[in-house]
Amino acid sequence: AAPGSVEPRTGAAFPTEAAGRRLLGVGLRRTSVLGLKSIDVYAFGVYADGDDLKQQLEEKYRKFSASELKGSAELINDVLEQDIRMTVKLQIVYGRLSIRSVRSAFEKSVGSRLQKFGGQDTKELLQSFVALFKDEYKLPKGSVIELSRESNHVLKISIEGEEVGSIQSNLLCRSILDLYIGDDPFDKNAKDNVQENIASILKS
Ligand code: DAO
Ligand code: DAO
Ligand code: DAO
Repeated sequence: AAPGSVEPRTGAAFPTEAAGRRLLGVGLRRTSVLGLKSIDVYAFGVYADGDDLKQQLEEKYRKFSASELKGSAELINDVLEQDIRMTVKLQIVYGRLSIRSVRSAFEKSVGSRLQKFGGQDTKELLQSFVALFKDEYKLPKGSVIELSRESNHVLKISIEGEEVGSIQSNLLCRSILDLYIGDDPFDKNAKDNVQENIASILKS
């Protein structure tokens, strides 16, 4: 595999390009059970469309140096907010993942962001979204889930290459991407790599 495309702790490999989007960073989503044992749940790769990045952000950040861009919280904020096509590709590494745990993890992680960006009245919306995660879905080790932001802030979710749902919501797109590149990301190192690569795309 090309350099930078393997998540080192799990060995999960990510292609450097997917559907025309470029790989910007890879990372690991872990969780702890009862505050004790730590579980590796999935490895992920963050992708973005390089042309969209340039089109939406190059002008605004023209005067910034690469190192200023690497440290800019405003840059990340713009990436989260603008109409930039992105994909987070998940590869499940935990072998006993139930849909019940996915629902409850989603409620916590995405729910906290919906509240952060959208306020209190997002609870019902979260419930209706989580209800779409049907018990028939199976997520054995090695399963691939794609969370994509398409043009116009449409969130599209695919499992094993099959689209299972899509919804137009800037808030939901932003809340999901925030888990990976926002203020309190699952994997800080992955976020830093994503930001560095965005900086070099904008400077290229
Ligand atoms: O089985 O008790 C357990 C631990 C399960 C941890 C579940 C974390 C789920 C993370 C979300 C995965 C989304 C694909
Ligand atoms: O890791 O906490 C997290 C959030 C991951 C978002 C996962 C969305 C999964 C949607 C598909 C579930 C199908 C059962
Ligand atoms: O962006 O205006 C907004 C609110 C959207 C919140 C997203 C929650 C998802 C709701 C999905 C319902 C599907 C039936």
